[in-house]
Amino acid sequence: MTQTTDHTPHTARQADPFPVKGMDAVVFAVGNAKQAAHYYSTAFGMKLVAYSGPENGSRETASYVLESGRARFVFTTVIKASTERGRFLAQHVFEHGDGVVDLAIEVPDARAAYAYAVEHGARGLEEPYELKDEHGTVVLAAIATYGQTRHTLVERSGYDGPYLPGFVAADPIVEPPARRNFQAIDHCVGNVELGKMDEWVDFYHKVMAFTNMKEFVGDDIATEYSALMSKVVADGTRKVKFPLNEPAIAKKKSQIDEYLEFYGGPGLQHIALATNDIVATVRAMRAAGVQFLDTPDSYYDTLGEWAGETRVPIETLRELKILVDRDEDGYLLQIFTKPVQDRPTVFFEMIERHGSMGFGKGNFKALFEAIEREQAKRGNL
Ligand code: TYF
Ligand code: FE
Repeated sequence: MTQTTDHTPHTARQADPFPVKGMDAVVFAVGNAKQAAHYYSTAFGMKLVAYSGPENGSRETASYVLESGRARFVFTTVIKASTERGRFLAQHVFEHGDGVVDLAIEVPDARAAYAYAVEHGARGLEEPYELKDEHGTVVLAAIATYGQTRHTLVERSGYDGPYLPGFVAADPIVEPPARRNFQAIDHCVGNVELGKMDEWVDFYHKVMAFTNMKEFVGDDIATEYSALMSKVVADGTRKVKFPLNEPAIAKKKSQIDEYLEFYGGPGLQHIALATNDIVATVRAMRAAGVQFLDTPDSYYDTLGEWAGETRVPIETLRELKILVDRDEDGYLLQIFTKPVQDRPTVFFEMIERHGSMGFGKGNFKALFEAIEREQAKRGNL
């Protein structure tokens, strides 16, 4: 008899106890949302679609909703902190700098999702509530995750407004580019404290019935060069993917320790954005002033030996500093921005997948060395 092990996520075999539709939005609390909206329009090529502020009855906060395909970012700032919500957002910027307050997830049933999460150990932040306007009704609820980050659970059930009740449609800040730089959020990575990664992995197992993806950075790689450990959890359909990092005690000061020190605790580290033409995307973003991590020429000198054929010639990859990784399912092309604010905290990844479901394991060495060169420039290595 042959023994087989079934590695398919349980949800492929039975009803998913925590069904999700995908990422709804990433919500940032920032010092100046008007300027952030401008940067993400001109540098990232996103399109402003909705706004909420004093002009439409929001006296305390201003929020700008930007989209690129299915990817949605919301930039919120405090105009005048008078309520608990306003003070929380102001305090968040004071403690963490510009950063992510909410990784909002779209679910088919927010009441059921909230009940399941809280029953399985989540800390509830907002009991399910309804928001209504002429476009329909949305049901929202929120639970806490690492640091001061939350997951709002968003049930849209046919809502056809520009974002949520309370927001009005807005015109783009600049003419959006003819070609989108990215179409969707691929994954959102959290940094947690030393020794806490497995607790947060368990949290997602229990609270959202997420399962592990095979890519991880264990002790061996951590002590050799990465200075971090990492595991990836995802929902049954792999639409929502959350890698979780913790610092490792290695020869050098971990990039995760640098983040935790300057962010003032755990939080969102990077968002990977899916593109179908990373070459055009990186050219456009570089031309608009986005800074990407450098990759040494030696990386491209040996690339041909192991990466095999990709749709992009090696000389173009070398010119733009794009990384390649290959596994049994296919390959991916990826590149990382430098931090996008003065603190060495949040950054972005652009990723073009061709079959591979991984996260660029083959690039970890080159990538972490590039991050460490930046850390050294800041005097934090
Ligand atoms: O999401 C990932 O796992 C990859 C690699 O600090 C990575 O993008 C992992 C940790 C890190 C930077 C990049
Ligand atoms: Fe990533």
